[in-house]
Parts: sequence; C-alpha cells; structure tokens
Amino acid sequence: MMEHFEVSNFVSAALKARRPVVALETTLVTHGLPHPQGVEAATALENTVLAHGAVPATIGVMEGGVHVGLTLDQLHRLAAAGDTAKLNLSNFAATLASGGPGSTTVAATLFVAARAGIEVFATGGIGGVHRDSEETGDVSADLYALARYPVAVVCAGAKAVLDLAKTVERLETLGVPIYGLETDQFPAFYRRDSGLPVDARFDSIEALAHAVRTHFGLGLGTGVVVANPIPVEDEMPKEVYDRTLGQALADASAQGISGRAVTPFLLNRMRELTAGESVAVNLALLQHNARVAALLASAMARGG
Ligand code: PSU
Ligand code: MN
Repeated sequence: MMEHFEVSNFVSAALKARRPVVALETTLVTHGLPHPQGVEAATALENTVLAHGAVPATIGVMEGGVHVGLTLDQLHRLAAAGDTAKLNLSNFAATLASGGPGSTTVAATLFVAARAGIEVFATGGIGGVHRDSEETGDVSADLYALARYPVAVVCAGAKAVLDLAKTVERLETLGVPIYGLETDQFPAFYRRDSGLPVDARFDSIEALAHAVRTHFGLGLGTGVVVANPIPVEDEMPKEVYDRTLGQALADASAQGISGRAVTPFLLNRMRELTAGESVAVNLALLQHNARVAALLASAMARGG
C-alpha cells in the first residue's frame, strides 16, 4: 500500500510514537509564491510547526518517489526545477511514473497525508468553485479530495479569487464541515470575513480538537476545513482588496487563462497589482495556519 512512498526517518519516528505531525504542501512553494520566497516560506513554516511542538512533513514528488518529509536539498531542487508539475489526483500517477518533479496541491497533499497516517495539514487557502464555473466547469480538485480523505486542513478559508458562496455550498454537499476557530464567518484568505457562515465555531484549540476527533471517530470518511482567519493586523486593506481582485479576475478572463494555470495566474497578478503586498499577506496567513495546525495536532495527540 505504501509502494512509492518515502517517509523521512524524522516523520516516521514521530508517527510511530504518536507524536503530533503536520503535513505541508508544496504547490504554494512552486506555483503560489515567487522564487525564492516559496522555499523560504516552506522552511519558515517547518520552523513554526517545530516551534509549536509538532513535526513538519513537507510533501512532494521527485525521482519516482512520494516524499513525506522533504529534505532542504530536495525542497530546493523541487523549487528550482522549472518544469515542476502542479499535482492533484488526476496527474499524480503519471508524474510519479515519469520520474519528474511534482509539487502537491491541497488535493494531492490530502491523499498523501491520509495514506501516511497524518491527520492535520496546514496550507494558505484551499481551492474551490471558480467564479466562472458555469461556463468553464472549473472546480478545484481540493474539494473532492476533502470529501475522500479524513484529514483536517487548517486554512484561511478559500482563495478570494473564487466564488466563496458556491465553495461553501459545495463543501456542505460533499459532507465536509467547516469549523471556524474564533470566528463565525468563513474567511476570505486576504481578509478575515466573507459574510458566509461556518458550520460550527470553536473558541479553543482543545474544543476544536475534540470536534475534529469526534468527526474522524464517527467514520464519516471526509476531511474537515479548519477556518482560521488571518490576524487583524495582517489583513489586506479593503480598498486594495476590492480594486485589485476585480482587476486580476478581469485580466485572467481577457487573457483566456484556463485549467491548472488559473490559480497561479491570479495569485501572481494580485502580487503585481498590490506591489508585493499580497505576498506579505499570504506569508502572514501561512504562518498563522502552521502555528494553529501544530497546536491542533498536539491537542489531538494528547487525546483531544
Ligand atoms: N494556498 C496558497 N497559495 C497557493 C495554494 C494554496 O496560499 O498557491 C495552492 C494550493 O496548493 C491549492 C491550489 O491546492 O493552490 C489550488 O489550485 P486549483 O485552484 O487549480 O485547484
Ligand atoms: Mn482549477
């Protein structure tokens, strides 16, 4: 069952001893942030997870192996390879079989984490239903992976470039609960609030851990979205958000961007339009999510 999997000694020792482990994805490293900020972010996230009592397991595909706990050298090679594939579930096996490099989206990371026995995962924002999904059919594989793998994803909601209302509806349809940490609202990635409700609110990590444990214990089979809004002081100002988001979406449609290229294009366009501010915001929310994920994994390991 674990054919092709290469779990690092550090991660496998932690899993065997039932110590807290947090999975980290690599698409944000290769496609979500400009080089070399992606690799810097990845190592900073690992340090944050460690500093909050859990073992980081950064995930990626290279040289025919599914790596759970990439070394710094492997991470650098993944980020430096210009042709790293953005992996979800549909292109995962072909890339693995080719021996080429692949970075894992939320969808692919959920699959690997579930297989490796990791229950908590930190990312920036999950993918979701795109705003023009009626014409394009573009719905992120992240949502369907959340419906298949019992892993808790700590995120700042779904990326603001999406149709958040439809994304929340779809999660409900798929049986994936949204648990808000100290919030009643589904966050909008760069901003704290989308105006959409979460399924349940928790005001402590212990209460959250207990609910996640209960969800997994029931055997519902689905994952959990832990909605962790960006701290107030790090939010993108509303005026900047409104102006640049509309422009980025208009540019994507004018240039006919489609498929897997859409999300990276929009994130990069936001960076250009905000003169780098969107990247600072993205890094801040990633750090916050890594910290909460480590605390959640620790509470769950204590039996929460
Ligand atoms: N969060 C970020 N930056 C990112 C992503 C998430 O802060 O780049 C990535 C994740 O890997 C997510 C992917 O799974 O974007 C979604 O891509 P798509 O919409 O094509 O499914
Ligand atoms: Mn897509």
